[in-house]
Amino acid sequence: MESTRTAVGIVGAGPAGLMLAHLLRLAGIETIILEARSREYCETRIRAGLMEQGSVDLMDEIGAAERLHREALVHGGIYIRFDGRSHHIDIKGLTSRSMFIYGQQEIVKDLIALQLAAGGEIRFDCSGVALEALDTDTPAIRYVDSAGNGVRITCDFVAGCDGFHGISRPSIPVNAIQTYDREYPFAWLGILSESPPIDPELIYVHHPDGFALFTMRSNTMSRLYLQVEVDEDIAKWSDDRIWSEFHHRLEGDETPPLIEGPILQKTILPMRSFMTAPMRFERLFLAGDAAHIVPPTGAKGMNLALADVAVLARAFETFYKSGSDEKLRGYSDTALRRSWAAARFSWWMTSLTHTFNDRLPFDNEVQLSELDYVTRSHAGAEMLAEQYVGLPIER
Ligand code: RFL
Ligand code: PHB
Repeated sequence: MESTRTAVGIVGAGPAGLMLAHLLRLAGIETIILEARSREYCETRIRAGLMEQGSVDLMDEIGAAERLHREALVHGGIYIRFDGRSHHIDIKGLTSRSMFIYGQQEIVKDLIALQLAAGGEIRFDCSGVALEALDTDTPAIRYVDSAGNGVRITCDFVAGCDGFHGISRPSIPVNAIQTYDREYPFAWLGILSESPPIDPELIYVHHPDGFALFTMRSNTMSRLYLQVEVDEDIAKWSDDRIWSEFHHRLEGDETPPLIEGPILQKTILPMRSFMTAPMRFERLFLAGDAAHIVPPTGAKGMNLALADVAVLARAFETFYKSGSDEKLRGYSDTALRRSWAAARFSWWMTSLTHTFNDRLPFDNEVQLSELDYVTRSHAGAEMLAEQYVGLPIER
């Protein structure tokens, strides 16, 4: 078995693991990233699209935002549509901040390229990744490399950035953490369509037959989501049925002309909220989806993953520069406070905009009244805007 060592062993080359490696590299702290998948798989996985200003600021901080500033679409607002009418929320006007449309896979591509160019280590195609001795001063990560050789990396710390289905969180003894889980009684059907967006800004649609969301990846590529049954069979959704459902949920005044295009990708996405507390066990620190999942309605998941590692990187930096572990001890509380705020917002946006079959007629009227309040009252719109654009990252 090959043996090596590093300061911080990072499991997972998603947005969280890659951003952490960059921030630590700039602070002079050595890392090795272990990734279960191939580089190509990581770079083509279609997921998030909306970045908060704070996430873009982090890309700037590490010098990875050159292409982003050239290609991202800058958004100053969103539409919320209900009762057949669209209502604009002027997020830039209310918060002086913007959102950016730039695909998660593009961020991952930029982060991988820069990390490798800077001499950082990312080991792709690792199998059997396992964590050891987390409650000692020399925790270790074991894995089998792409050539079939066993490797053991001894570290000072391990960062679990391996997403919801990774091995980091399950490596923590069950009685050392608490988890909070909430499933929603619906799923999203998401498509990527080769057609120009129907509006420059996102449209969140509340409709009695289910929520719909119009978003985009570029000026030629649209991304659309439909609320569907929780156990929906994708085979039952022909392209024609999908487009006809979008037409139906958008109908009414101010309907932007829907532009149909070839559907390049079609997937069913489950909706859940999941939180882990604390986000640390001894020398293992969890960040991003490894610690928490939010429903995508608030566009928070990837932004939260980047915010977690900004806090974590500062804590490691303080430890290595001054020997103080105060920020490392505070990491979980600081990250959880922001994560719960995002969990709450994502749950609220989901409740505000989706259709719930088991609700009473009274509840449906209250929901419409809340939509009316949020889109009509300055205070209501400001409350939504402040959270949608992203709360500050306290490091
Ligand atoms: P990731 O991206 O899942 O990366 C984890 C990495 O770890 C690897 N891995 C392992 N590596 C080694 N050993 C193991 N045992 C491993 N197990 C797993 C994986 O291969 C992977 O490379 O987690 P990270 O970095 O925490 O990033 C989180 C985000 O990916 C996620 O929160 C977002 O995609 C959520 N999300 C959105 N977030 C936003 O901020 N804005 C959005 O607009 C937005 N839209 C979305 C979304 C998620 C969606 N889906 C598919 C759930 C839209 C959708 C449809
Ligand atoms: C996306 O562009 O994929 C996206 C945008 C906003 C959301 C969810 C997904 O709330």
